[in-house]
Amino acid sequence: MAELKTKLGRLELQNPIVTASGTFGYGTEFTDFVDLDRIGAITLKSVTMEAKIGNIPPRIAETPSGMMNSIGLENNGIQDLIKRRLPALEGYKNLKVIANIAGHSIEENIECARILEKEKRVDALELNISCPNVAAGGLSFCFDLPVVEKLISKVRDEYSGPLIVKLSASVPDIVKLAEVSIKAGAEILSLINTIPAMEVDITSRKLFFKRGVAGLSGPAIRPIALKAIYDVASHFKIPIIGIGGVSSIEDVLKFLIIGADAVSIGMMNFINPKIAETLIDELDEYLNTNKLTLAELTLQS
Ligand code: RRO
Repeated sequence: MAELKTKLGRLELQNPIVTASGTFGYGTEFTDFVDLDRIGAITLKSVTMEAKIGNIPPRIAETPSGMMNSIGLENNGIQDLIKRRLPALEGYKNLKVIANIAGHSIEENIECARILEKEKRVDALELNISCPNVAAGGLSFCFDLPVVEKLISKVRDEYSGPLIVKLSASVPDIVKLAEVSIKAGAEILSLINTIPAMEVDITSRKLFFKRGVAGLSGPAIRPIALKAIYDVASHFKIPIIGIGGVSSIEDVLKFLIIGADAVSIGMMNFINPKIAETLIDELDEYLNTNKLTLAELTLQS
């Protein structure tokens, strides 16, 4: 067995494979397929203070190289997460649980962070400032650096555990966004979220999604994610969770080599619900066969 233990600052994972928010439910939906206790960490679906019904359908479209979503933050609210979802994950001692918050305002995020601070089953908090599918908050935060600074530092004040901030690549300068996030108190960065994109319905000659814009994910965005990780990793010594179109062990290796410390699996969970566990085995096998350590997976000049 290769050594797969991964330290993301204070957040220690048994291996670097993570599941991305919104693509793996609350973990328990996947127990018929995967031994949750083998995964490095799962990131729960974004939560808000109150329940949200989400966007008007259609919410999903396929593309030749991925999928688009316009879920619009559907969730049952933070109290349901605490009463129903977190207790269901109690038995999994090796699995780290990352809660993802996506309040529409600074105040809502502060309130979510204050509540989750008390939850022992939450090992880290991911602050989602990059959802492309909501009118308030979400991606619009990323375009306003003073707001990013204030939002992160306020959440930082409320939450004492490892704080992850999830960034978008659809900004003018991701290095600047990362710099502001780190200065404000982000300990780990996760990048990237889905890319704002559009689809057209030929029959009605209308935009396919009611909001027009939807988030593109899957293999189409993998090279965009690689560049974002490269840009941030080459400027800052901060742990990075790389996300974006990972679908094979080769992709996992590319993300680790270019600068990610852990790799999050998103869209591929819908195609192959066993993928996270398979990638852990394949990473172990690759390192053994090639007599390499995780630390040796670095970009050569
Ligand atoms: O719920 C969503 O529509 C959503 C979110 Br919160 C997000 O962060 N990224 C995404 O593609 N969809």
